[in-house]
Amino acid sequence: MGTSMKEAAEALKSVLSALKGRKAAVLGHMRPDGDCIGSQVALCRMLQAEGVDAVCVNRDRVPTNLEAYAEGVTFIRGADYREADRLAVAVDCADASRIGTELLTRFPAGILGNVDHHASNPSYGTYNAVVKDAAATCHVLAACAEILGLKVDAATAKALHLGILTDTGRFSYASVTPELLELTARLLRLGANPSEANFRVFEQETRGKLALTQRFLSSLRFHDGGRICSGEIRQADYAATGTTKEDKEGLVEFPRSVEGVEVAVLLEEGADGVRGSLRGRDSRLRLDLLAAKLNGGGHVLAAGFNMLGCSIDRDGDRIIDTVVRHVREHSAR
Ligand SMILES: [Mn+2]
Repeated sequence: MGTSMKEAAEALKSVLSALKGRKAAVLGHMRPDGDCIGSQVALCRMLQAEGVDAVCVNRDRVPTNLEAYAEGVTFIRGADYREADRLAVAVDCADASRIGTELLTRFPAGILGNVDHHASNPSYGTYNAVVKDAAATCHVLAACAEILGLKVDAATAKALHLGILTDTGRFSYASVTPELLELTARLLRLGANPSEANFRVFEQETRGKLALTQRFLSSLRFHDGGRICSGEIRQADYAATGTTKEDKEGLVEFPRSVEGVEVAVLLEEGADGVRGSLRGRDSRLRLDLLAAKLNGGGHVLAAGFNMLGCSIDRDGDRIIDTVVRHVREHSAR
């Protein structure tokens, strides 16, 4: 049973009460995306409006194209975080480990608040505002803010809109409902700006990203009669194109968009192993369960994994085999 928005609002209210007179650290996940940054900024601003001293803390830095959203909010890198008296509230983290194990050790009292929308979230907070069928963590926060009457000014509305925009594939996924569009309309009235967001987030690509995209596209391979399409990125691709890990954002949508492809796979080889992104269009294929077989997790249609100590040359075929077998098993059901 998932939690309703009303129950999530109650949990968020408890977080606010617990933070009265205390200081908060709003934590996001490693390699933050639009929903992570959007919900961190929005929650931080909501807490500040309630008189709580709040900052955002992340293991990794804010992606360049999202920096404009950090209005009035301080982001601290995990490695630079020295304080000991802030209470942790995690947003958009399917599991506490997504915060980063090193950063997590700075909060020995645990996670006070857990605001999220991932189906696999095990409710690791003292208070859990987790709505499993919500389109984005920003969706949860926007709905809770309305229920609780929290202040949403223009900058907060822009941050909330950012997370909904990016986590719904620009309002194109199955998670988009009339209610979500109505909620988004209210965010626009408060100051969210779709054309500005589209420009900031999607139309500021570097030439390096374009070159990385070319390399990724030429790596695409089809498996199992074309039902699965995989592509890869290696360290050398980043070096040759002057890009970084954050530039791989969105590339998995290319194989996903091909006719006949049911599951798209992006394999990324890093110094410590192979990370993978999985995207699908049929919820019966349960990519969250597939990712779990590969040391990962996530949503039914979008999941990821991280295989430490693996390499694409040595383990790539085995990973794809696992994907093929899983897809066969689940599509037969
Ligand atoms: Mn999200």
